[in-house]
Amino acid sequence: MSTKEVLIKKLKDKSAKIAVLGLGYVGLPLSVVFCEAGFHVTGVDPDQRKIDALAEGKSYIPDVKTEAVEKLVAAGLFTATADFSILKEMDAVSICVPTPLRQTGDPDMSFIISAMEELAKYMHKGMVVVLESTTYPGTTRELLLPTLGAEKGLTIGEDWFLAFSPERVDPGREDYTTINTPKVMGGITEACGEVATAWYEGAIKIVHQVSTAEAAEMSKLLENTFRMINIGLVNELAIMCERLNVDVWEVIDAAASKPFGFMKFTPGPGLGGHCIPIDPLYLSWKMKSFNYNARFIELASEINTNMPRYVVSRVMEGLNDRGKALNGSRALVLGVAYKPDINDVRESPALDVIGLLRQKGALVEYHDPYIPHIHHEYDGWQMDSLQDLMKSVQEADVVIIITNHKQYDFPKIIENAKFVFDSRNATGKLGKSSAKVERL
Ligand code: SAJ
Repeated sequence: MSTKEVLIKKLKDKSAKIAVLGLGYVGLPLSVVFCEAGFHVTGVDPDQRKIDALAEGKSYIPDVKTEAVEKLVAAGLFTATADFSILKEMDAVSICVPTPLRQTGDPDMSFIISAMEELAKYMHKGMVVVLESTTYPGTTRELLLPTLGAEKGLTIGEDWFLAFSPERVDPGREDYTTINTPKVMGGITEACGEVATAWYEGAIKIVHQVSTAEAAEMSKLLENTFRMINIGLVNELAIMCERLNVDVWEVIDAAASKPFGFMKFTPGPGLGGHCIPIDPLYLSWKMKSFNYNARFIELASEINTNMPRYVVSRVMEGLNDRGKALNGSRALVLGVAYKPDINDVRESPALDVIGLLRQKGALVEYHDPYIPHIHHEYDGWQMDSLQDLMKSVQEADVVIIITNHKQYDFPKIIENAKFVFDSRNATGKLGKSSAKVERL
């Protein structure tokens, strides 16, 4: 039997030893899914605190129940370590490390590079490696292929196998999780795709195989660029509707009454999160090396990035209409998480809105039931969430709704506030009819 056939057999009978590099919101759920499919999994992460928690059978990822980790650790199916040398015993390795952007807007590949350089030390015949981290098209072939196979003189597609499979984890979502979200898989060679698909099909319900790693890398960027550009479109529509004195929320709801050929997106104070504002910039960055300017992405990103400034300009106008200057006014920001009912503040537009309000001399406070403390990475300021919401609502010159957490009682907030700027249409019809409320 060829190396490929031997490896496929081990993957199909679950005797293959699996490693997952990076035990965050992607890697830990993936580890559990592989374990529950019957594989023995070794989780590898340089963060000893994660390893210690997992060794005690504790989960630190909300989507992964501690009971699940406890059971798998007790059954000896899952072990975690910070020692990368364990990789020499592995047959299959998934790389699930972060791919953030630098402040310059360039991709930060440092996590992939350090994971890859560690793995390269332990590569051996009969291994399959799958990269899951969102990245620019070409990363798998241009970065991982030369680094992982070269040292040992291994031949790709014969001695070892390499593929890309974009993560599709949406933290907090319960209807679609790692096991039932279709997984795209693209190999460096046909044999690579075959081996990697055989592996993942043993654990994930649907694997959608494509012909190359680049097609898989590009499909992920299309998914999230699609969202970013459509959000940019409705954000610009909000600006146009305000000039036309038309209710953008009514317009979008009307368009959404069309049962085909339309997909509803809603305007907001900007784009937050670790995916949507970032992934498309990997594509536009890569295209620069082909002297191609990805205009749609650049324009949508410019519109989305400008939304915090637009929100603050609308607040200034609203205060002015009420005879007040923003400078010296008390501004209460409601909700700073990047989307409702979660505790993630990464890239949240709330941080930009607060920064701009402070620059213009407003006395800013915030309330968010999920986020007790915030700090601005570059400007250095930090704040604690208020405790007594209604008292602050009554004292504020303006209440600015940035994130519409379900638990907010918006009618009561309107009743107690002097002026509300609602960037999410959280106040709905009541807000539309109230002289106290202005909406995006
Ligand atoms: N946003 C808008 N208007 C919209 C939708 C979103 O302003 O119509 C804003 C949100 O407030 C947030 C940002 O965009 O600040 C991103 O929101 P999101 O709903 O896209 O949520 P994310 O960032 O958690 O995106 C993830 C993505 N999942 C993966 O990359 C695996 C995305 O592909 C999912 O479609 C999305 O979750 C989802 O559907 O919840």
